[in-house]
Amino acid sequence: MFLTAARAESPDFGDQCGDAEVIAPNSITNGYITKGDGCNSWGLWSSESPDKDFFKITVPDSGTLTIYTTNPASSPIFDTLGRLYDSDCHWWDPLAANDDAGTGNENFLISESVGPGDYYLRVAGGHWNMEGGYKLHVEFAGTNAHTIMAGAASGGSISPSGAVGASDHGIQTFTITPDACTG
Ligand SMILES: [Ca+2]
Ligand SMILES: [Ca+2]
Repeated sequence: MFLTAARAESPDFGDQCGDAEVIAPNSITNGYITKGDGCNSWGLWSSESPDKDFFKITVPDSGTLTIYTTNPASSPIFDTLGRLYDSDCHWWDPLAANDDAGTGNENFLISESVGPGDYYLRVAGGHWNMEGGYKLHVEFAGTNAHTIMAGAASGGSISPSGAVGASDHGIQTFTITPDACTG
């Protein structure tokens, strides 16, 4: 009898910003970094995995974005590196980068104050010859403790309208403009 061991090599996610996997600001995602040959695309020795996984996170509001990995049971010692980018996703200009601040074995942890917009996260393995799974946690805590839904049914307009954030004991001003009299 011949048994083939199932290798949990998926899911692998896109290696570049343009191929980023869209994930929610509060989510948990399982990923997998594959082992490489230790060389990056310029043929230089690299201290991190050639395989990268990119994620795109759309933040709805101002607040704190906390991103970290933990070790799934299948990969108890996998070592991750994290980099957070703004919407430009220029690899040389991360907003934040971390190697080992998380819990467990050498997991990264990034906690960054952000405004609304698109952000990119790059996950890599912490050693060129390492392969394994990771569990990616994204947690977003908005600065605005309350959301006011504002709308004008008829006869005028209100500004701002829609979902408007407000802090605890904060003041939010609305401008109500009646329509011109047409009678
Ligand atoms: Ca990848
Ligand atoms: Ca690490």
